Amino acid sequence: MPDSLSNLAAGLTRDMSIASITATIVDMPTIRRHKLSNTAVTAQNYVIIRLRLGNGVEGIGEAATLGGPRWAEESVEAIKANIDAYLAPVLLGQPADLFVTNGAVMEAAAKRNHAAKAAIETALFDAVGKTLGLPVSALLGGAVRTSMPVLWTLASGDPAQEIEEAEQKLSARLHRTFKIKIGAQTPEHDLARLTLIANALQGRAELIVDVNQAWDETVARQFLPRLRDIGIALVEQPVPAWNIGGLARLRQNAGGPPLLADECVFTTHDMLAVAQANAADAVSLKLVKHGGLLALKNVAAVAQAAGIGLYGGCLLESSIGAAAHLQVFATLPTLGWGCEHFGPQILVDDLVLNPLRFANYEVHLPAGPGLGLILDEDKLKHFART
Ligand code: MUC
Ligand code: MG
Repeated sequence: MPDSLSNLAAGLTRDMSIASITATIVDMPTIRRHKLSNTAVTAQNYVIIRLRLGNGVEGIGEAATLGGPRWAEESVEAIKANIDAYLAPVLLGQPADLFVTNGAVMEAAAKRNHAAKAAIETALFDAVGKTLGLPVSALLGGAVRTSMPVLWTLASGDPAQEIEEAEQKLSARLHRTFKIKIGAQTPEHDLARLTLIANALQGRAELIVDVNQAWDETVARQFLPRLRDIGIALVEQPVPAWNIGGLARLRQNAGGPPLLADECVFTTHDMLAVAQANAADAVSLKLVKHGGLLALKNVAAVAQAAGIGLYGGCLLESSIGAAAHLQVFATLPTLGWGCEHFGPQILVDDLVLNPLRFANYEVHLPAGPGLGLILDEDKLKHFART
């Protein structure tokens, strides 16, 4: 081997074995109540991972939940317990940069637990990126964009408050697409609420809605055309996750807006089933669903092979989880529907010293190695559950 290459190889052998993994539960209040069809939150609960390598570098990652084990099956208590007892022990001593192998090791130790695995994989990518002086996006194929459109979600349930909140976001040039959470009230009530918002913001904002599985096929068939009539651009998960057939029938003949698959797509197999059924126009990509950055890219690849659009989904992550998503979203060849990583802005505080930058309706990929973040140790201590 020429000298320069062997020197490079020697440099890369800095000890990247996994020395320790700690999981901390964090409870961070939100600036207002966030109400979905099946739960409401006034605080977000996360598990923050700190993963140290033999070379002393620390990587961080985050597992987000929404309303305990309500949006998905994992709670922060379960995530921490399964990391401490099953996932961390099998990874200790493993080379951090063997991402696929480490995924297989975790898979052999625990079924599903996707939020837990995604948080650990994020910390692996962060630690390896910091060691090599590369952003996570470079390890995932390279960024094709350094910023992306970001929407804001209206979810207080009070249309007057929601219009005022949207006006503030518009005048600050932060967001011009709004996702409205519906399904907690009757469809008639939601339609009246949406009509007020649509009239107030007409011509100045794009509106989409998330039903979070609240309707059955009959109700959806009745209301989807009415959503189209008031200008709703996209409808997320109108029917239960199990009802792929119903979603397909609605997409093909209900005469409503395009449909976005969310809770019905966790795995690549789910994505394939939705694609084969022609059940969605776009899919919402989230680390907590797919189980990691690599898995998210795999789900995106299946969707793209079927001509299904990509939407950068969230679970109200803090800057840590949001940055992990941005790093992988930045590498997707297309991201036609933009993203919804407004999460850091709905929290009362931040866990990093260099918060994400929101400007001109876009969120920016942090620069620098790894996730590009500096953990705020004092804030982590302050918001940690004791
Ligand atoms: C979802 O179902 O899309 C995350 C933010 C939000 O407003 O909704 C959730 C999850
Ligand atoms: Mg959703």
